[in-house]
Amino acid sequence: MSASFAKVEELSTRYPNSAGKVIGYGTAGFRDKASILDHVMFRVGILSALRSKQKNATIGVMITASHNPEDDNGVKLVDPEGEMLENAWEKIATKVANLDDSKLASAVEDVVKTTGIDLGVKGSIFVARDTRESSPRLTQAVLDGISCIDNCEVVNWDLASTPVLHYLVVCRNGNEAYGKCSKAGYYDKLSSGFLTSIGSKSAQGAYKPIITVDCANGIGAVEIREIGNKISNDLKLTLVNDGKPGILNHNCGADFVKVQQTFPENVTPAPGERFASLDGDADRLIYYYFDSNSKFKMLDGDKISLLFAEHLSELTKHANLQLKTGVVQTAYANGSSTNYAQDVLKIPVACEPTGVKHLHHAAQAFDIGVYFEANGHGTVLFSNNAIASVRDAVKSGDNKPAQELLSFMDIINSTVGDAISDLLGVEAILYSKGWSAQDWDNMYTDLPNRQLKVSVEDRNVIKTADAERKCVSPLGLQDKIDQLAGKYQNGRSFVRPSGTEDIVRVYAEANTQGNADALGKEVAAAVYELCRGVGPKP
Ligand code: 16G
Ligand code: ZN
Repeated sequence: MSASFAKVEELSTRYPNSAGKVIGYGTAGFRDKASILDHVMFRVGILSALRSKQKNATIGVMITASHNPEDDNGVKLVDPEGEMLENAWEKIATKVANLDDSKLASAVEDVVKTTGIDLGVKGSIFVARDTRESSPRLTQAVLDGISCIDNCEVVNWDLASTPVLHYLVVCRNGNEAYGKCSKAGYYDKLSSGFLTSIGSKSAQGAYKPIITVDCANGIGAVEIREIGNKISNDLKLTLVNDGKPGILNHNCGADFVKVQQTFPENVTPAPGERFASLDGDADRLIYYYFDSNSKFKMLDGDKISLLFAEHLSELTKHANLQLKTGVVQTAYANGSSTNYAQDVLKIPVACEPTGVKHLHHAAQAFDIGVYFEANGHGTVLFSNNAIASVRDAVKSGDNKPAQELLSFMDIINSTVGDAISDLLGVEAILYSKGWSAQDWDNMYTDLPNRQLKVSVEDRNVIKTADAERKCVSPLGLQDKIDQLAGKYQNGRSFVRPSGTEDIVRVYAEANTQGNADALGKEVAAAVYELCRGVGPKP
C-alpha cells in the first residue's frame, strides 16, 4: 500500500460497510435508507477528490434524496460542466461503494492507476446538502472521505438545492459569463432576469401576479424566499410547507402532487388561483389549479415544456433569428403534448430514455433545446450559436423580441432542472401573455393516463428499446401490449424496470380515464404473468 492511501485505511474504520446489501449508483446517484449510507458517503468523498484531480476542475457532491421520504438520503456527483457523472465513473462508484472494508484502500489505489490520475494536481470539491436530519452527519462522512486525499480544497456550501450546487460548479469552472460563483449570484441572476423580462409593464389580462408555492418542506423554501424578497413588488409568492414542523415530502411536494393528482397539504384551493409545488431538493416543478368547476387540474413538465417551446420559438421568429428550437421528452410525455408540438407548433420532438442525462444530451442538438420529464424536471439549453446570435441582435439595435429572449435566458438555469428558475420562467411568460392557468392549460388537452407498479422476481428481465417505448424481452410481452393497446381509442402503453425502486413501471393512456385504467391493469397483469410476478396479482 502506497503511503498516499494510508489515511483511507485509517479513517475507513469510522465508516464500516455494514449495509448488508449492494447499493448501486443509478440515475439518481446512490439512494437508500440514510441509516446505511455512511460508508457510501465516505467513499463518495474519496472518489469526488479523485475525479476532481482527474478532470483538473471542481466537482460537486450533492447530499439529498430529492422527493423520497425524510428517512432516505442519497448522494450525486456533479461533473465539471454541471452534467451528471460520466457512465464509466458510475461503475467505479458502484464498485468502490460496495467493497469489503479491507479492500477499500487498494481499490482506491487501483482507480488512481487505471484512470491515470495525477495526485499532484490540486483537487477542488463543492459539497452541499438538503434539509434532511441525516444530511449533516452524512456531509461529515463525505468531508472525511475527501480529507483522505492530499492536496484538495473543499468548499462546504452547507444548505443548498441541487440546482444551486450545479450552478455553483459551472460558475467556478470558468464559465464566468454564466454568473457569479455564490448563492447571492444565483439569486441575483434569476431575479434580475425575471424583472428585466417583465419590464416596466404592469400585469395584464387574466394574469394575476400572485402564486402559492408548496416547498415540500425542503431546501427550496430557503432558496425561493431569497428570490421572492427581490421580486415581491412584481410577483407575490405565498410559501406553504416551507419547513419544520412540516415533514419533508410528506403529503406535499411535486412528486406527491404529480402521482396523487391532488392538492398538497396546507393549500386551500380556490378557482382562478395558481399553485406550484417544488420537490425536496427543488429540481422539479409541477403547477396546478382549480378550474371553474372546482376540479383539480395539473400542469406538469409537458405543459411547462410546451409553454417554453412555443414562447421561445415565437420570440426567435419575431427577432428574425434563424435558430432551431426542439423539444426533448420521454415515453411518459402525454401523447397530446407530442402531437401539439409536432402538428400545431411544428417543432421537432425527440424521445429519450428516462433520466436527465439522456434528455440533456439530446437537447444539445438544438439551438434552443427544451427538455422536460413529465414529472416536472427540466430546463432549456441555449447553444453558443444561439447565445451569440441573440446578443448580436440586441446590440445591433431596436430588437425587442431579442431583448426578451436575452432576459429569459438569464432566468433559466441551464445547468440542470431547476424548479425555481422554471417557475420564474413560467411566470414571466404568463405575465407577458396575460394568461391565467386555465388559458395556459387550454394549449392542449391531456389524454387520460394511469401509472402502475408491478413487483416481479427480477425486474431486469425486462429489456427495452426505442427510448423505452418497446419491450424486447421477455419475448411475447410487447405483442401482448400491442394487442391490449389496440383495443382502446388512442391506446398507448409501455413498461420499463424502475431505476430507483425494485419494481416494474407500467404506463397507459387512452381516450377516457376508464380506458386508461383498464389498459394499465391489463398490461400490469401481463407483466405479472410473463415476468414472474410476486405478491398480489394486479
Ligand atoms: C431519477 C432521475 C429522474 C427520473 C427518475 C425515474 C435524474 C437526475 N433523476 O430520479 O430524471 O425521472 O429517476 O425514476 O436523472 P424511476 O426509474 O424509478 O422511474
Ligand atoms: Zn429532485
